[in-house]
Amino acid sequence: MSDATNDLVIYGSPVSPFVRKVAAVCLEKGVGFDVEPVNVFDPPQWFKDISPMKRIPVLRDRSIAAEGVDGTIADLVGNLRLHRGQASRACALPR
Ligand SMILES: N[C@@H](CCC(=O)N[C@@H](CS)C(=O)NCC(=O)O)C(=O)O
Repeated sequence: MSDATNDLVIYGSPVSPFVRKVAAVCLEKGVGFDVEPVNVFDPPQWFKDISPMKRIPVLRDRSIAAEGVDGTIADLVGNLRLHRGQASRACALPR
């Protein structure tokens, strides 16, 4: 993985139109983000763990630890609203 500079990271290929759509929304809203490439044809196990359908994009907020989310949908929805509901998918991971 690359050096993290933003809370938000988009996992996927920069050539994916779905990844570009999420990136465009972040740019439009002035929200900083990183893009970390993931090959959907041969994804690493950590990606399959957070995206069982092996689809991209996955938008992750690094500022939220899994224990902070406490596994509740309500917290995830709250996080999505924090980012103006523009995320197509969110997942909380341990930092
Ligand atoms: N509506 C889809 C859009 C994402 C999507 O289909 N992405 C493609 C790449 S542009 C993908 O991940 N394909 C890999 C696969 O289906 O295994 C979703 O978010 O689930």
